[in-house]
This record gives sequence, C-alpha cells and structure tokens, in this order.
Amino acid sequence: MAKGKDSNSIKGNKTIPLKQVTVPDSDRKNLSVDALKRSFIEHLYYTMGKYPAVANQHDLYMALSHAVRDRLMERWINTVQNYRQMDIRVVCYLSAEYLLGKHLVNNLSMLGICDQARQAISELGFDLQRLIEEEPEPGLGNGGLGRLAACFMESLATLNVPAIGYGIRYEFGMFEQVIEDGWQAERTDKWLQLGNPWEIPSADCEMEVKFGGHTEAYHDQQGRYHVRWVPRYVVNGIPYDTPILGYRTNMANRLRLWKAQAAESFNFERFNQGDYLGAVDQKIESETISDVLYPNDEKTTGKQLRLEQQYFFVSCSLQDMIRIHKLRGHSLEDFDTQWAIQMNDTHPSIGVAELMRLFVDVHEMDWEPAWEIVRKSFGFTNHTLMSEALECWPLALFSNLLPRHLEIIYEINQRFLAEVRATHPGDDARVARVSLIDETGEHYVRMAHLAVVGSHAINGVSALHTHLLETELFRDFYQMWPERFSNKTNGVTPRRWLLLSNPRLSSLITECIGSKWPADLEELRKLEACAGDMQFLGRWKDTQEDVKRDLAAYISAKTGIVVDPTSLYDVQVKRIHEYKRQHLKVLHILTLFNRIKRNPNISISPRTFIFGGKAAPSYRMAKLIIKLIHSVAQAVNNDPLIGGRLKVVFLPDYNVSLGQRIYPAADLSEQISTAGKEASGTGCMKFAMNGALTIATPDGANLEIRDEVGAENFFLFGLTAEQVQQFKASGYNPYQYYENDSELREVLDLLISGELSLGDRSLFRPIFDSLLQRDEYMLLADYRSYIDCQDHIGQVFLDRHRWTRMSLLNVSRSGKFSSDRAIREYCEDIWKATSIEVSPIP
Ligand code: NBG
Repeated sequence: MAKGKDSNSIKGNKTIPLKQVTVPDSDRKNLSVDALKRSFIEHLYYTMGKYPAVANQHDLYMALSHAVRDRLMERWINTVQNYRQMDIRVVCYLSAEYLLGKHLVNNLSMLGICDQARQAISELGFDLQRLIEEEPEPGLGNGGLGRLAACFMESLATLNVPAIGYGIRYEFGMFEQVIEDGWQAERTDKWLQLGNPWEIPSADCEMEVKFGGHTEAYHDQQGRYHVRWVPRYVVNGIPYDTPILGYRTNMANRLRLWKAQAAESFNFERFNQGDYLGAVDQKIESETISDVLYPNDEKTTGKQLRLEQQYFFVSCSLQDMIRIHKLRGHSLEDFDTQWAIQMNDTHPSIGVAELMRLFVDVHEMDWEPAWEIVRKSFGFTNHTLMSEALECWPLALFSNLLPRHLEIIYEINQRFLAEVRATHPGDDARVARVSLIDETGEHYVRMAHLAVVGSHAINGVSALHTHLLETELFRDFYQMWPERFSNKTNGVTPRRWLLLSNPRLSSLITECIGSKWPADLEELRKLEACAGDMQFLGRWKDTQEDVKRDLAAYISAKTGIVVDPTSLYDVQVKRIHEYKRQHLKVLHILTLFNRIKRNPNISISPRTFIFGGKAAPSYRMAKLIIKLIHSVAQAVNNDPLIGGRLKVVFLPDYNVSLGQRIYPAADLSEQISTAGKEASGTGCMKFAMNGALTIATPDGANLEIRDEVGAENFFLFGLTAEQVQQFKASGYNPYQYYENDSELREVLDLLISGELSLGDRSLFRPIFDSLLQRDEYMLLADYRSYIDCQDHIGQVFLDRHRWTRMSLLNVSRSGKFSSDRAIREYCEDIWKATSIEVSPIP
C-alpha cells in the first residue's frame, strides 16, 4: 500500500519502508488466466503426478492450491526477510487456537484473482467452487477465541503490521460432528491426512523443550548463584509456517505452528537389548504433545498433556523470538523494544515464567532487570469470566512437569506479595486472594494471576466484560494498577465475513458506495444515503432473498428439510452451552408450537429456526440440548396442524465454512446468553455486518452493537448483568415463574410429557429439573421478556419495507466491528506497534 494511505496503516506512528527482495522473474508470479491455467496443469502433472483424465477433486484442489501458493511466495519471502532486517517492533500473538477457515478461497480473494481463477478452471473443464469446497477446513480452534486469533492475524497483515502468530500444529483439530438419531457423535478431524499445501516446514528453526526432572543450584567462578534444570526428557519443536496475506497489500505475515517430535526418534540402547517396541515408546509419547486440540468447556485441571502442550508451544515460541532477536543484532536488554507479546487468554501464561527462566538461567541476566523486560513485553487478554475456564494447575502435577518454573513462580509471588503487604498492611485476606498460589484446598497455581502480574497491559473483549473484570474477577489487581487495564472490543475481518461470504450483498454495496469499504469499514456509513430509496431497498431485499434461497437449497441437500425462503430465518449458531441458552430458543419454538396447536388459525409470521454448533464431547447437558432440538424438529416439522409455518433445522458440523453460508442468509441473529456470561461474542458482529437484525440480552458486545445501530434497529430483552446478580443474591426461585406463567408451564410440561420423545418421559427430565430446581442461567426469569420481544419481531417482519431499512442501517453502522479497528487499538495502546511501508502491488 502506498505511503500516506491511512486505511492500511496505524495512524500517528512513523512507518518504515519494507526492503524489497528481488524474486527472480518467473511465470509463477503471473496472475493472468493463461498463466494460471499453465501453472495448474503443471502442478497437476509435476506436483501431484496425475493427468486430468484420472485426477480426482482432491488432486485438482491441490494443483490449484500450489498454483496460488506460487503467487504469494514473493510477498512471503519479502516479509520474512524484513523481519530479520528491520528495527521495528514485531507483534507476537501467542494462542493455543487458530480457527482459520479455508485458505484457498481466501488467498484467491486476497490476491484479487477470484475471477481469473474461475475462468481458468472453467476453461479447463472444471468447477472452481467444487475445488474450493474440497479443502479440509483447518479447524485448530474451538470457537470464538480461536476465530478471533485468525481475524486478528488477517487484520495485522492488512494493516502492514509485522506480526508472528505462534501456536500448535495439531494433527487432529476440532472434531467433526455427526448426528446419529438426534445425538451428537464425534469423528476425528484428519485435516492433514492428504497433505497441506499451505504450510512450509522450517526444520532449521527447530527448538528443544525440556520436561520434568529436577533443578540444581550452583555458584559460578565469580561466586554468582545459578540454577540448572536437569530434565527427565526433551522434545523437539518443528515449526510449520503458513503465510497470512493481507487485503490488497504486498506483504504476508507468518503463522508459525509447532509440531512435537521426539528428540531421539529411536532409543538404540533399548533396541539393542531386543526391546523394539520400548524403543519407539518414547517417540510416540513425545509426539502426542501436538496430536489433538482440547475441546473447551471441559475441566482441564489434572490434564497433564494440556499443560505439556501449553509449555511446549510457548517455550518454542519464546526461544524463537530470542533467536530472531539475536539475528537482528540486538542484545536482550532491549528485548521489549523489539517484541510485543500478547497472551490470548491464560493458555500461554506459562510464558511469563518461561521468559524469566530463559533470561535468568540461560542468558544469565539479573532478576530485577529481567523482570522489568518481561513485564514490558507481555500483554494479556482475558476471554471469559466463567470460573471453570480459569486455569489452575495442581502443584504436584506442575512441579513434576516444570520444577524450575514452580521455583520461579514462587519467587515472583514472594516479591509480588511483599508489594501487596506493603500497600495493605495486615490485609491477609487480600494477600490470599491475589496470591499466584491458591492455598484454600488442594494447592494450585493460578495461571490468570500469573498472567496479570506478568503483563503491563490487561484487557477484556467488550466494554461490559472489561468492567466486570475490573470490578469483580480482577478487582484487587485493578485497585493496585488501574492504568494497566483497558477494554479492546473484539472485531471480525470484513474480508472473510462479508466480501467473501456474501458476494451478492457485497456487489450491491460496492455498486452503491464504491469499493473502499473492505479496507475501511466505516465507509459503509455512506449506505445510509440510500436508506430512503425505495428502489434500492427493493434490491436489498431481493438480494437477501436470493441468499436465503441458496441456504434453503443447502439445508434441503444436507438434511432433507424443505424450508420457505420467504419465512423469517431465525438463527442461533455458536458452541452449545447452557449459558448461551439454546434451550431458551427451544422454549420459544415450543411456545409458538403450543399456540398453533391451541388455535390453528392464529396469525403467525412463518419462521425457520436454524441451529448449528458443537458440544464438548463430555458435556452431557449440552449434548442433551442437541437431542432436544432434533426432537422438537421432528415434532414441529411433521405436524400437519403447523402446516409448514414453523420449521426447525439443525445443521451438523458447524464450522467456519458453514458460518460463511449461514450469516449472510439470516434475518434474525440470536444472542441470548445470560447477561454477564458472554465476554463479547463475535458471531453477533458477523450477523449485523450481513444485514441480520439482532435479538439480544444486554451482554458482551451486544450492547455496543445496539449503541452503534440505534436502539430502534435492535431488539433488546431480559435482565441486565446487575439484575442477574441481584436476583441471585436475593434467592432466585425459578419455580415461581413456572407457577405464575401458564404458557411457560405448558412448555416446560411438554418437555417431560413424552410427546417429544416417543413416550419417554425421562429423556428430557434433566433439562426440566435443572430449570426448575436451580436454573443457573436464569432462563425462566428471562422467558416472558424474550417471548414478548419475539412477538414484536414477528409483527415488525410483516412490514417488510421497515425491516429491510433496519437491515440496511445495521450494515451501514457496523464499521466499528471490523477487526482492523480492534487491531489499531491494540497497536496504539498496548503494543506500540507501527505499520511498515509496503510498496504498492504492481
Ligand atoms: C470466548 C468468549 C466469547 C468471545 C471470544 C473471543 C473463550 C474462552 N472465550 O464471548 O466466550 O467473543 O472468546 O474473545 O473461548
């Protein structure tokens, strides 16, 4: 991007030019249709070893991917060279998850060659769309947190900020969800089985990671005290790099994922003793470290492999930074001027102790200056207030695996607690609360506290969430260091989530306001000039209906369910969790079901309810909710009295690709978590950007979307976070709602009537009981307000003109939710990172 063009840079900071490396001229750089055809055919023969008549779809996908990969190599080589040469701070994003989504289609779009590729492939007699779909989705994340990391990497590249994303190259990513008789079953995700054309292994940057063993203290010749860590075993980390392109910019950032490999692939001693299997045992054990992504919503306490994974990737990454730092000719004293390290939740928080170890034990720095540099280098983002997700490691497990780190954590803690005692003399309760070690029961290391104490900046991911961090979860820390806390509301990349996923609406937008919006989402405001233009609104509605027809065809192909594209598409897609309250949505569906059964002539806006999402494999309640949705679908979809006015669809295996199909087709976005539980949510932003209206509780980013689009274009219901707490404090009694609201009572009774479950009255009993006995997530308290709000929505939808205008205003006012805005804020406030000046694309 040329200098002076603000949309692709961080304002207020000086930019440094990218030094161009000349890549030899080659047909591989040529973006024309003919060159793409040549390249595709060449890769089919020479890379895949196939010829067109025998090639299968996967071969064709691979051939095209290699052709596209060739075309991004110049950007890659240029950027990587520059990391080494430039005197500029590099952002390092440490994340255990990256939910990337398919690369081929994204890279075509980033290179601006979708049309050329479509033409080239079709002239050769194939179909580009099929090849795009052939790519196995790289699903190295559970949900919002991993997808946020992927959006952030893309925005960093688009804004020309030098960045490295560090993580784990899981052999098996997020499981594939299949539905058997309405129940979720899991299949392993073998995304690497047939090869991954987008990654580049760098064996020369291999790192060594130690585990277990013991420590030894000694004095050197000058009498200085040192500690040596004698490990029980060592594992190697091999980096695999994936280039991350930015939108219309000549650079490619690096996503570096580590694969674990046995240090000694074969134990010859044991082999010579005739123990062949024993000899490979150690190899197998070491390599399991990067095998599988942990599902969230499962207690990880006690899961040694999880801690091994975290330490493994963090240690590799920090060693890699030190290696590059030295290559750049710097000494460790100015480490923090060259690196801004962001911890994506607590998963990488062991990094605080590891960087201290590397500085003090390996590079022989003194404790105080080392600590100063460590704290200036790290920032920490918290992504949840849910207590079960706050990582704690039992001391015994921790010291067994990382004995030296435990000593370091004790030392950090001792110094930190001395500070607390000095400012709050006699306040032992406070000391116990903030300590890095939980000593209340079995002793634990509190990873969140380690992250907070070891960072110069701590942030939440929406205004409400940050407020709750400051006043509740991290209140004591906030009182000590208010200046370290800030809010950074999440964002999503409009390239994948609008331009790529919704080409129909994107062209309409471009036709109206020009083509700058994907790089500068505030441009969408210009759409408001058309909000009163009947003809334009008519086209807006027609476009949305076309998109809805596409989804109807997909639904019918996948599930056999026929839905009406003119009905209101009411969508909830996200992880299945009680706090997200998919079962509140079900109570709404059953309410309408009962109403129609009672009075078949009732006037009701036809609705299609669409669900998608995975439950953690061991989360029984979430799995039961999936079963419930399927049972309700059976009852509703086949009831002649309902007559097709309501349809319920569960689309299996929700992932990034499926999201790309669903968001554009939604009329109504369901964001109905118990207030105070959803840190931010990012699906809500994707919906609004694509023109869906939102029904939401006052939670997470919902409130900020409402502020932007206007209360009159948004449907808010339910208790506030504060009210939720007050209700709980004053002895919340769900039974009272059951008694006093007859519609609610009928719906809940239906759950245990057997009518939804082939006469089995006990199947959904656990849901009924949990709602009536405790109702942890307060569905019953919010039920009436939700139903009333939905009734109002049904009315508004009948006035299609009004609805369409609201839809357009939602899109035009969604600019804030671009991840470019979020990344700018991180760069300016936390990372102090600048854009580099990249020569324009030729
Ligand atoms: C999730 C929150 C979401 C939030 C994303 C990204 C975790 C631990 N947290 O509300 O539940 O949008 O993080 O910040 O996955």
